[in-house]
This record gives sequence, structure tokens and C-alpha cells, in this order.
Amino acid sequence: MAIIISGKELSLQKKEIMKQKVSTFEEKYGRLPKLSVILVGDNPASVSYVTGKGKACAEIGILNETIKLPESTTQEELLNVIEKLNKNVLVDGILVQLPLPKHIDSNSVINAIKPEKDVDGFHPQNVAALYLKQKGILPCTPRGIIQVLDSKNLPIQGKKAVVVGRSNIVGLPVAKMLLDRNATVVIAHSKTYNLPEVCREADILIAAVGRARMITADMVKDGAVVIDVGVNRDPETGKLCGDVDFENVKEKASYITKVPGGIGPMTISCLMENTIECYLEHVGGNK
Ligand code: L34
Repeated sequence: MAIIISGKELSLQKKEIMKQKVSTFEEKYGRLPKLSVILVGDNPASVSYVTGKGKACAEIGILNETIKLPESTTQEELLNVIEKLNKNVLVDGILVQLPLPKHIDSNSVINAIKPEKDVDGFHPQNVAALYLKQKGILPCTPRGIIQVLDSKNLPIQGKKAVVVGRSNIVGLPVAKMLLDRNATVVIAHSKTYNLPEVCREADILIAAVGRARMITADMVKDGAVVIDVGVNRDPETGKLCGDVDFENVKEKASYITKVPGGIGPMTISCLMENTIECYLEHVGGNK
């Protein structure tokens, strides 16, 4: 029976530390950090995540505005909003919640965000920084995954890590971050031949596919560390569930994260960390 790592608990601890830190900022630097979040349309999942981000800002003392734009917003209108935020010296972080409506090209939008304010770490300049081990902003979910492993001092060096999923947001960057920690990394995906066998080799298994409970117990080695990044709706009950068949996999894993209460809250606390780090760069403060 695995030890459950609570991302929720860890994110609460991290937010408490950030709150203390932020409480000294106004006096030291003359203003508070500010995060601007843009939400286009009203996708219920996006609304829920964006609400969570605003709530976290409020808890920590980060100023937040959520700019809600209608589904019919044109790409040009969205780019104009971003340009205004780029120029506003009081805004430290800009986040455009994904996915965007189909008529908007996400790459053009991501490229328009000033890299110094790109708290998601999605801009090509920040992506390149990760790949070249240069200073930049790390994406929130992968950063949260590494923090979860480190919170239990789980060794990464020399371990075989299998990342299932190859998205720009999670799979690719977390694979690179695990590689930088000297793991032996395999990236598996929908075309991987004999996925169960590949997964069974993992000491650290990262599930980031977006398919409810697709990682079953037969795909997990005894004693593996299993990190579930999926946020899916159960097709039958409509309840939130991960990519991992938690009830069965927990009997085999040594450590496991849950959904909800796992990587989701860590994504948000890492977003807060990124916002504070951008702010400190902007005000010339020390980290
Ligand atoms: N630009 N778009 C941009 N940045 C991001 O970092 C995201 N993401 C993903 C979707 N689009 C994005 C998020 O914020 C996914 N994501 C996210 C954030 C928070 C949570 C889940 C996904 C989260 O807090 N999950 C809770 C449950 C929330 C609920 O009940 O709906 C959990 O405990 O897992």
C-alpha cells in the first residue's frame, strides 16, 4: 500500500511561506506583485482553474485581475489586450488560460507575451532556456511534479523515469527536468509499442495523457513512484479523476499522488512562485 503524497498539503505549506514573504514586499519595493489572467470563453474547467488561481493570489497577497473575454473575441483583440499588459509596469505576470477557441492561434498568443512576464513558461524564449539550461521561467505543472518528488526526498538520479504523454505543457518539459536531475528518461505516447511493458520498467511513472484511469495496476512495477497529472471527468459519474487507476495502482506503488488534491494544487502554487520571481526581477529585489 503506497504512501499518498498530498499535493494539496504541500501547496498549502508553500503558500504560507509565500504569504510571509509577500507581506514584506510593499515596504521593501513600494508595490505588490500582480498577476493578470485572461480567460476567453466560459469552458467550465477553465473557469474553475482560473478561479483557483485568483483565490491563491488573494490568500498570498498577490494582486490579481481576471480579464474575461467572450468566446467571440478575435485574435487581434486578444493580442491588443496582451500588448497593454506587456506595457503595464505594474503587471508582473500574464497568463492566457488554455485551451483557446479554435479561431485563435495559440502559438501567436503565446509568442506575444513578454517573456519576462510569461509566468506559464510557455514562450519559446523560456522553453529554449529550459532546453539550454539557461535562466528562464519554468512551466508550473512540471515544476510542481519535481517539488512533489523532492518533498519526500525521492531519489531521481539514476532512476528510470517513464513519462506517458508528450505535450508542450507537461510531458516534454518534465522529461527534460528529470533528465537534468540525471534520471534515465523514456517518453511514451499513444503510438508506443507495448505501453504496459514500457511502463512496467519505470521507477518513476509520470502519467500525463488526459485519459481517465488508463494507467492500470498491471502497468506498474512493484514499489514504483506514480505521479498522476491527469484531470479528467469520469465518463460515468462525472467526477474528477486522474490518468491512473488509483484504487488498484496504490496497492503496488511505493508513493502515489491523487486526483484531486495532487498535482493540480501544485500547478497553482508554482504559478504563484513564478509570479513572485518575475516580480522580484521587475523590482530588482533579491530572490
Ligand atoms: N495557460 N492554461 C495555462 N496554464 C496552465 O497552467 C493551465 N493549466 C491546465 C489547463 N490550462 C492551462 C492549469 O492551470 C490545467 N491546469 C490546472 C490547474 C489547477 C487544477 C487543475 C488543472 C486544480 O486545481 N485541480 C484541482 C481540482 C479543481 C477542480 O475541482 O476542478 C485538483 O485538486 O486537482
